[in-house]
Amino acid sequence: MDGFTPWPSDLEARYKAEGYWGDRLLGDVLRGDPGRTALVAGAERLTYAELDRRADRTAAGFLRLGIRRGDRVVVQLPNTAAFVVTFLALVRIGAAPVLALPAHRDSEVRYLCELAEARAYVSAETDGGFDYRSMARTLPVEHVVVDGDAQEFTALADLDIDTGEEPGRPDRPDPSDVGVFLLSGGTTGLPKLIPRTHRDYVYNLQASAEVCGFTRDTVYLVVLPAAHNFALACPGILGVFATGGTVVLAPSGSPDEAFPLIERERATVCAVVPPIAMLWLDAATWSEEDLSSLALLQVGGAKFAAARAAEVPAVLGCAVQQVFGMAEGLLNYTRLDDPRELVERTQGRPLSPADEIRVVDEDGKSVPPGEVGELLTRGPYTLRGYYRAPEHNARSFTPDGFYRTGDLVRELPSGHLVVEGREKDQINRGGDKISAEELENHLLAHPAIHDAAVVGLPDPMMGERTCAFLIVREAALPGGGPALREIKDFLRGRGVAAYKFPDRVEHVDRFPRTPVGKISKKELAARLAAGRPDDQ
Ligand code: J2J
Repeated sequence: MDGFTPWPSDLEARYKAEGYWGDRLLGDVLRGDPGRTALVAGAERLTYAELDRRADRTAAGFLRLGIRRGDRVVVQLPNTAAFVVTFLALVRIGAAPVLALPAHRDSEVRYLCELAEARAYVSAETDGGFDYRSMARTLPVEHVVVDGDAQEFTALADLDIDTGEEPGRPDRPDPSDVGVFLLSGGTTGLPKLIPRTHRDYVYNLQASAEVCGFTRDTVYLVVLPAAHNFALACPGILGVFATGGTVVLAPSGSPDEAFPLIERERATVCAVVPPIAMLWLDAATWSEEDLSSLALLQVGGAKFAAARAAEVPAVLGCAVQQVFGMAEGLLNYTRLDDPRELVERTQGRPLSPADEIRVVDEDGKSVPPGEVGELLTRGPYTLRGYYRAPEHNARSFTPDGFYRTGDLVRELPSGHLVVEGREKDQINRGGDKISAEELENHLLAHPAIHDAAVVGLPDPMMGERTCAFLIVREAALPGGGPALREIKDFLRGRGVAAYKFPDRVEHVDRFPRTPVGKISKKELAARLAAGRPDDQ
């Protein structure tokens, strides 16, 4: 596939010889007994046999539409059976789903369709009050497939029918093919696509399922978006399918929705971001639901404070596991038998013996053991390049193929990593990643805004919130410059996902600069922390 950076042949040979990469494809992950429940979603309950059949029929439906091996299809579905069926159907015919988040709007989805040259777009009809069909009308794709009332588009249900005719044998994908595209959290003006091959992603989910102790008795509650790497494959939905357990989809992590499902389905595992974990810790003290089935709470996406991690066993009655992962690949897990100290105070250690880790200073030299530096990594499930992004790749990877994570870590003698901060220009808002540059570019399009700088504002619940420092054009000054509400309306009008909206706007006359003349975001953050945002 053009725009995809393969692993060099010596590493490919090694990963194969050492058994990390096999021949299994993402479409073959359903390994449960045919009669057992694979998926519970709303009122739907599907056995492994039923899910397998629906995925196959829908795969035939996509083939009838003309979707083929190597095609890209942007998929934007909430946590519904349709997501799972569509994902399996596409990977079975070797068409790669490009996984947009349900929160994405026109600016993000259009860009994904263009970048991936997607042949089709699959969405819900409406969700959370938003009509995806109206957005779909102007997307640059040949086919729009809608789960629900499709209006002028193709209904997903119409793909899932037995026409009695052979759709033609699909071109079987190769394990080295790109199986799925994940979205990067982003540090640049435009989001990046992460190509994950069948074999690297299958290894990712199987090795994760092993480390997390998943079995056929695992009942995994999905509260994060299914399209996110954590919920999809770490071990996630696919890791459960590969070990024969049951996946239960919840619409969100709100205790009102999640707790009754835990009780009813006797859920044993759930993956959450820190704000949800903290919400659960509070809600568990007054909720009446029986959460006793819960054995493991995986927490990741942003740093989980040691003190809160320590509360989980007593309050929620289950073990806690910290997960420091990234859609680009590398996953760190605290192990189920790690001493309490490590589970509470670290973000885990690499999943694979073949993960290579370097912690380096600004010159790219390894720091002394135990000191803070930027984490670089390569391995059998870490990308070697973003899709169609040669310039960005030249900066994001070392010449010997290590991915620069932009995360600042400390490595303990045990190999566990402690996340100490971040070097990349990104806001981590409760696990949602916001590229400062992307948001700044949107803000600069506002007629009254002369310059913009976006920084994270520490927040006890979300970890960080987003603050936009704005320099207003002189002509706009009599009106005082756009307030937060106007900025949000403006961004909504541009089709920007709501999680990227600033939580706060500060008008300033000029930005503090570093000695080399760059905007000093450190200084801006320090002024915010000191309560003097417009200090000169
Ligand atoms: C601090 N920062 C963390 C943690 C991720 C599992 C879990 C998370 C993700 C994910 C994922 C962190 N403490 N425990 O894909 O499979 C920050 C880092 C990292 C970035 C990646 C998974 N866990 N982070 O969050 O691609 O900055 O993946 O580089 O969304 O989140 O973001 P993302």
